[in-house]
Amino acid sequence: MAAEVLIIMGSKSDEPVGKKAAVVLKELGIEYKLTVASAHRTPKYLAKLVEESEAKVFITIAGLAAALPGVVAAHTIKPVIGVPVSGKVNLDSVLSIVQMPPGIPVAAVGLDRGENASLLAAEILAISDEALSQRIQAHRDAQQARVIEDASTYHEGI
Ligand code: RP5
Repeated sequence: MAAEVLIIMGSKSDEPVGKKAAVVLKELGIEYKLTVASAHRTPKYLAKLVEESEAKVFITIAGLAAALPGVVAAHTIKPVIGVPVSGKVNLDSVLSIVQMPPGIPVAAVGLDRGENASLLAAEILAISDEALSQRIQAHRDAQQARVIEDASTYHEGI
């Protein structure tokens, strides 16, 4: 089966965030591929990768002047989710991803939030996949149960 989600990291140094995204896709039973391609260092290679991909959603992970999500979005009309990677400044990558010009949207998640990128990709795919929708609900239910369990360990007055 072709990968439904293509995760592209701007550099191998983004791998810790890429792995967070991959773990969630795996948990939800979504086929994915994880790779590296840079908007600045490999522009032609990146364009070919995106144009030839059969993925339905792209997750793009980049730091610094994070052009990757925007450039991927310029080469496809499929949904593109951008994950800003933290560094010395932090707002650089956030603003690079959030401040796309009109006409070319990128959905931004929080700094280093690879998991949320995958959950959002899953929610997009679940629009036409009832079984996946149920797996996402189960993921939410488990999360809720963990917080309620945490709450039960606290007592009034602490
Ligand atoms: C960005 O520059 C990458 O996404 C990475 O977050 C950052 C630094 O890249 P390296 O110099 O570590 O390869 O393009």
